[in-house]
Amino acid sequence: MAIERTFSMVKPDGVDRGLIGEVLRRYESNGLKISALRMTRLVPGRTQEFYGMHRGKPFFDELVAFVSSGPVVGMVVEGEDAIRRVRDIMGATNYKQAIPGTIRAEFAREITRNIVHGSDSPESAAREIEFFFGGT
Ligand SMILES: Nc1nc2c(ncn2[C@@H]2O[C@H](COP(=O)(O)OP(=O)(O)O)[C@@H](O)[C@H]2O)c(=O)[nH]1
Ligand SMILES: [Mg+2]
Repeated sequence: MAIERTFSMVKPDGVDRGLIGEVLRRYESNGLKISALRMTRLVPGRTQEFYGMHRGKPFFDELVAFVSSGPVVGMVVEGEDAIRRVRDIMGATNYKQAIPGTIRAEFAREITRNIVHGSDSPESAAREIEFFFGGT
């Protein structure tokens, strides 16, 4: 299995609820490496660009308003099969369907406010890392 880099982000609900360290610990304790880390706030236009693949979906406006509502912590996570492993640690998009013990199963209470983001493919990982860390 190849060493991969993926992008993950603690969303504003995760920051607000004091779960930054919890998310980092879960990645690190699974043997993944955090190789970049940055807290920032995304203005709505930047959030729309980040979630561009979801434009036009019924939840898009709510998602953009939520992710723009406060600081986020973006990170690059590295390791073998990192893209899939980060998503396994996060749990399913709908927290009600997430496997017990995953971040979303334990902490999410609504579909939109589900604590973390993780890239879903090598292409989105590359795009999202550049979006968040390009030029820094
Ligand atoms: N309210 C609502 N929010 C959704 C729904 N699907 C996705 N979202 C939100 O939009 C984000 C991006 O969706 P998606 O890429 O499909 O899920 P992810 O890759 O697991 O984060 C999710 O993490 C949720 O915050 C939905 O059906 N309803
Ligand atoms: Mg996604």
